[in-house]
Amino acid sequence: MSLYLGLDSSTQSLTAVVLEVAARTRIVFKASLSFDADFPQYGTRHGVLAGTEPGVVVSSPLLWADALDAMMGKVAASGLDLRRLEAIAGSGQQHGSVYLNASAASVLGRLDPRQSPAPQIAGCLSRPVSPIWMDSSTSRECEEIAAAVGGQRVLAERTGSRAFERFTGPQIRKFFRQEPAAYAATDRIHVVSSFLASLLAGRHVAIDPGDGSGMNLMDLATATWWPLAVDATAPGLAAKLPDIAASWTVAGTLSPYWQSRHGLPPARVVLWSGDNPCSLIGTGLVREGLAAISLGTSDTVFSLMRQPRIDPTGTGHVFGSPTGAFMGLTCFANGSIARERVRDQFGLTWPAFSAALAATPPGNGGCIFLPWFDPEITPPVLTPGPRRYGLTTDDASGHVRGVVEAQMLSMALHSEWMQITFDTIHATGGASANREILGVMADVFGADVCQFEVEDSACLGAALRARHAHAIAEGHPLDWEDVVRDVVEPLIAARIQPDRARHAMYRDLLPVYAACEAHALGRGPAPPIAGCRAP
Ligand code: XUL
Repeated sequence: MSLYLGLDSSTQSLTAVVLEVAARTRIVFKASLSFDADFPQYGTRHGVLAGTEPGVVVSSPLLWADALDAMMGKVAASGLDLRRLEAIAGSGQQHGSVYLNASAASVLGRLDPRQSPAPQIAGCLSRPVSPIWMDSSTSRECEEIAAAVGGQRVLAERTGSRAFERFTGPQIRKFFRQEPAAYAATDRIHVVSSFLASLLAGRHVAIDPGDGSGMNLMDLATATWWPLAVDATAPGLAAKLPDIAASWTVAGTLSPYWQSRHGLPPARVVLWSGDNPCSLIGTGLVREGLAAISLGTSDTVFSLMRQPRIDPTGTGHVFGSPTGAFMGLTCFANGSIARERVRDQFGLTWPAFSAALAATPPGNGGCIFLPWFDPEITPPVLTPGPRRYGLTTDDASGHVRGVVEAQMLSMALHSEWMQITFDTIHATGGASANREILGVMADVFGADVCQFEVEDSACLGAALRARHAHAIAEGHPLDWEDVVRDVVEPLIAARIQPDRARHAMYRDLLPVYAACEAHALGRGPAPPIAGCRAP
C-alpha cells in the first residue's frame, strides 16, 4: 500500500489530500488551513492583502510558506504510516508570481529545521509581495507586450491566450517598469506552484506547461519559453525564468529540512501545476469528449484538448494539461451571481426557483434574457446590466428559465472554439446539486450530465498526479484512465440524459441567442424574436 500527497495552495487556503493505493484507491486524509483565520498575523482578507492602488491585488509568499509548514506538520501528525509516502505533488493558484534574489539558491537548500521557513526565506525575496490572479492593473503592459509580438492574435496563437492583466508576463513587466532596481536584484521569478515545489525540494525547480501557459511567455506547441514574448516583457528576463519541464517530472526528494522538522520520509517531489490543470485531472477529464462545467460564483467550462486550438475571439484560454496534451477553458463571470439576482428579484427560494424552471416550457417561448448583472468576461461586457428580448420585466418564471438557458447557451456557444463534441459533462460547484439546471445543461449540449460531487478537485488532481509521476519514475507507467478511475467514478452522484427533441430545439435556438448577444454588444441587427408567452 502506497500513499500519495496532494497539496493545493489556492487564493484563500491550503488544502491537503492523501490517497492510499491498494486494491482500490481511496482518500485517507484531508485537511485545510484558512489563510485569514489560521494566519491572522499576515492580515489578509479573503487571502489577499489590502491594495495600494486600484486593481492591484497581492498576497504574501511568506504566508504560503508558513501554511505549507503548518500543513506538513498536520500530515506528519495524521497517524498515517508515512514511511509509505511515495510522492508529493501540488497545485497553485495560477498566474501569481514570486520574486527571489540570488541568495535563494543556497538558502532553500540549508533551512534550519528548528525554525519555520518564513523568517529564513524573508531575506531571499526581492519583492515582498506577490501579485495574484485577481490583479487587473496591467492593461498598459498587456498592450505593450501584444504590440511587440505582432498583436493579440499572434500572442494567443503562440501562448494559448491573448495578453491578460492577471497573467504573469504583464505583471513582470509592470514590476520591471515601476521598480527597476528590485527587478534587477531578482535572480529567479517563480509562479506560486514552482515556488512551493522549490521549498519542498530545497532547490529551484522547474515550471510545468500547465502553469507556464498562464504566463503569456510560453510557446504552447513546444512547451519552451518564447523568446519574442520574453524579450517583449522585460530585459534580462530569460535568465530569471526557471526551466520548463513535463508535469510528471520528479524534481527531487523532500529536502532534509522537512525530513528533520516533521519526521517525513524522502518522498519524491513532483512538479506542481496550476489549479485549473490539476482540476482537469481531479474531475477525471483525461480524454477528449469529457468536459467539466463548474457552476460557482462564476461559471467555467473546461475540457481536455488533444490539439491546441485557439479561441479566435480571445476570451478563452488554452493551457497545458498535466497529461501532456492541452486544456481549453472559458470563464463566465455571471454565474451564481446572476442566478441569485433573479431568485432575489422575484423573492424566490431555491425550491421555488427550481419549480419555476420545471413549470416553464423549454425554449422560454422564444424569449432570450442576457443576465449580465455584473461586467461579463465571456463575451466581454464592460457596461453591466441585463438585456431582455421578448421578456417582460415582471415575468418571474420567464426570468428563471431565461437565466439558466442563457448561461447554458452561452457556454455552448463560447466553447465551440474548442471544436470538441462533448459526450459527457461533469457538473461541479454549488448549483450542480440542482437537477432542473442540469437537465437544461444536458438538453442544450446534447450530452450526458453527471452530477459530480467533488470539493477540492485541484488538490485531488495533485495527489493523482503524484501517483502518475511516481509510477513513471518506477518504470511502470500507468494509463491516465487507470489513475483516475477509482477516485473519480464514486464521485458521480447522478447521471442525466438529454432529450433528443429538446436538444434539436436548442440547436435551432443557439443562432438566435448568438444574434441577441451580437445585438446587445452593438455588433448586429435586432434579432427576430417572435414575442414572449404571456407572463
Ligand atoms: C484562471 C484563473 C483562476 C485562478 C484561480 O485563469 O485566473 O482560475 O487560477 O486560482
